[in-house]
Amino acid sequence: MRLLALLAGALPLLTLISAAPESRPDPEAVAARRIDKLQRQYQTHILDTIKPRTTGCTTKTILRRKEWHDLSRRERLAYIAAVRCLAALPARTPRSAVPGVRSRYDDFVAAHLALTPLVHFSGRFLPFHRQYVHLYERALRAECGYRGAQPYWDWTRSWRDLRGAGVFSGAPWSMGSDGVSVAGREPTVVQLPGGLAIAIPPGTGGGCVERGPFREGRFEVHLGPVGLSPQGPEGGLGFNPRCLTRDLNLFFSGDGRPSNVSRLLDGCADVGCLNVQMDGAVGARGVHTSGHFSIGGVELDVFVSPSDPMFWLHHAQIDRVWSIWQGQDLEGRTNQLWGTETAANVPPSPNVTLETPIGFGVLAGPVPIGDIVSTVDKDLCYIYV
Ligand SMILES: *[C@@H]1O[C@H](CO)[C@@H](O)[C@H](O)[C@H]1NC(C)=O
Ligand SMILES: *[C@@H]1O[C@H](CO)[C@@H](O)[C@H](O)[C@H]1NC(C)=O
Ligand SMILES: [Cu+2]
Repeated sequence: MRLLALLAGALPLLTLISAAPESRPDPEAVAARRIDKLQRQYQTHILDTIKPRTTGCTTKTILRRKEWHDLSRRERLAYIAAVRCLAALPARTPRSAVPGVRSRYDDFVAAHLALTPLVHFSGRFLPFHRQYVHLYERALRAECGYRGAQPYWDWTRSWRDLRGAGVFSGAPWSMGSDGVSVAGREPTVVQLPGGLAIAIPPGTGGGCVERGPFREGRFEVHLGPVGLSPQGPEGGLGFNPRCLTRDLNLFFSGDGRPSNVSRLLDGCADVGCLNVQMDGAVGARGVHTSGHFSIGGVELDVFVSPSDPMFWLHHAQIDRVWSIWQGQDLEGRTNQLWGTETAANVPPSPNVTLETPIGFGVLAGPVPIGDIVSTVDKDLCYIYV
């Protein structure tokens, strides 16, 4: 009886406590809903554009790029198998050009390595990486029998707990775990294109990826380091086989919280703002560098960062943010460009235009930027869902 009375007395208080969070909604949950809404508007505008079409990119042919955690286990395994297939196919890059290449996967790393000073912190950043991810997706499908689309990693779903995220769980159907935890490490000094160096504090791993399909013994990195010291043989172009390392880092993943992403989407009236906020001025924090730094390990080396298969999921998300931003006003925003041809404009170079060519090394012939600003024209045909 007394217990019941006590409970009854406590009841109003309990209701008050449980009501409190509802009256002050979590700003991150509000921001996440806002991003969902903007994504739906972008989808509507894209689908309205292609609905009348009977040729080219149509509602029948469009690829639907999904978030990693929205893939079924079977879809994840199919994607992982295709990545491992690419890493087992022979390279096309001549060893006379890049002595360290051993696989078709390395072709992609070698191309990025060579182009890094032109395609980061510059007007080529967004269009280059859009086409680069497309070429990778195309190779997975054409050369490795993959039937799906390139998945993306939405940082806003895992920024509070990287180790707890399914994508890093270490299961056979994940993208692999954190690196083995190595204690007592100093910050890593990272050389960025554009001439700046920054120090990255250690995260929770530091060693070889411990579990999953890309762990030590199952997957190898061959090129670099280039942007970390000591550099690999032949300035990072030589053969330097080693495990894939990771160092998940909550300090940087906080930059990928929903409110930061919704601020980009709602707060940027022009693509210059979007570029500067996302990619940062050289050395400043933005969701792009922070995504790399929150994975750590080989991701700290901008030049050979595609060596970690997570690179492609991260860059699909960068491309998704640009796509959703463009998709609020396709007519006014699709052709908007910002920036010059060189990283941090060093050495000084002209502003990019729709005619400015972007090269892809051994991967593909150069294309003018104007051919890759839309995700549903020319060679591109995909939507983020
Ligand atoms: C993300 O948001 C946090 C908290 O508001 C802020 O400290 C941080 O600077 C933001 N990061 C970016 C890259 O906007
Ligand atoms: C380059 O673009 C910037 C704005 O992004 C503009 O202020 C500048 O005048 C442009 N330079 C030339 C030579 O057109
Ligand atoms: Cu890059």
